[in-house]
Amino acid sequence: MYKLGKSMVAAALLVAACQPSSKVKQQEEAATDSIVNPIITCRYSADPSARVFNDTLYIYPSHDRDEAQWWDMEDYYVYSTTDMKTFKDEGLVFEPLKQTTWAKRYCWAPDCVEKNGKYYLYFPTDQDHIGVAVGNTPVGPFEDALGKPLISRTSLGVVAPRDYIDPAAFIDDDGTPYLFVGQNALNIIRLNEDMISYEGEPVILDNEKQLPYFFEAIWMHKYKGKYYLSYSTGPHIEGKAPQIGYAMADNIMGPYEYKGIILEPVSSGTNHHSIVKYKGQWYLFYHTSQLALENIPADSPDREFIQWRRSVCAAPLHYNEDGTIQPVTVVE
Ligand code: FUB
Repeated sequence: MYKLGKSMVAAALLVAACQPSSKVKQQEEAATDSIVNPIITCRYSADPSARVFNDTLYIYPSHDRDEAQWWDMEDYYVYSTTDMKTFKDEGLVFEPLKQTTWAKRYCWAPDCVEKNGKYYLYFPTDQDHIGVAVGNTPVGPFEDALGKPLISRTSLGVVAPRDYIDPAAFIDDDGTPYLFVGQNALNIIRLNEDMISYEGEPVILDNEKQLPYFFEAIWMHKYKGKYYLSYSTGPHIEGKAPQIGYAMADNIMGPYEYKGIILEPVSSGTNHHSIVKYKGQWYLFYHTSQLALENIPADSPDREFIQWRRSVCAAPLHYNEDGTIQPVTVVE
């Protein structure tokens, strides 16, 4: 019988350890096979922030109304899944225009994180304010935590050359919570432990050097100890419609190094995503207007509104050995 030397055994074990086990492989294949896009079809939805709480994946999107003629969203619905195949409509969870005294219009891309058993829903309104609502479960009911915005365009140290929107929350491994916010200028806010107040003034990253082409839809995630900021590039690169680009860093405050494009322009005009690991597989969540293009006849006057009739989609996401992200190709 052929005998392996000690070093060969060690090498063989190392190789085996680096290969995905057949179980992981099967899970990955199952995950890829099971996704049928768009994943939310009961109403139009966009700007998906996906989060995993207690083995269930929740999606916190904007709600594109059937009659919308602009980004004039009013409320938030939540969806959940445990298999990436069936997505449950968890219903209406928060209506800023009715449940706060200060929000007047435009409830755009939200995000939700958990801390000490409470769930914090961060939401932008009026193109000016970021509010925070709190609930005891991932699906609310949520209530305005402060009776005023958490932070606004006019708050001390805020830099807002355009809309003050798209909050994305992140809790680092040591428990420190942050909020990333902004359009054209990224504001990083260090939240206090209570999640409804913050320390000092926002830190502003230098877009040109660290986040080239940054427009909106910021998302922070961590992979193998590195920090990843991904974002919509806006119509900045060679006149192209918005793409999802990203940059990596060793520290949360940077410096970040731009690494390239994850997602090319989609049919909705805007591009907005989130990145999350669920049951061992990484996913990109994004939106397109593909469903609206199928639903609305080509000769209908409503065709001009398809950028406000978006639908949430998902795709598996893969990394290269060096931690860079493989571009995701979507078929629309
Ligand atoms: O959905 C309204 C706005 O469109 C979001 O806040 C942006 O990121 C863009 O997707």
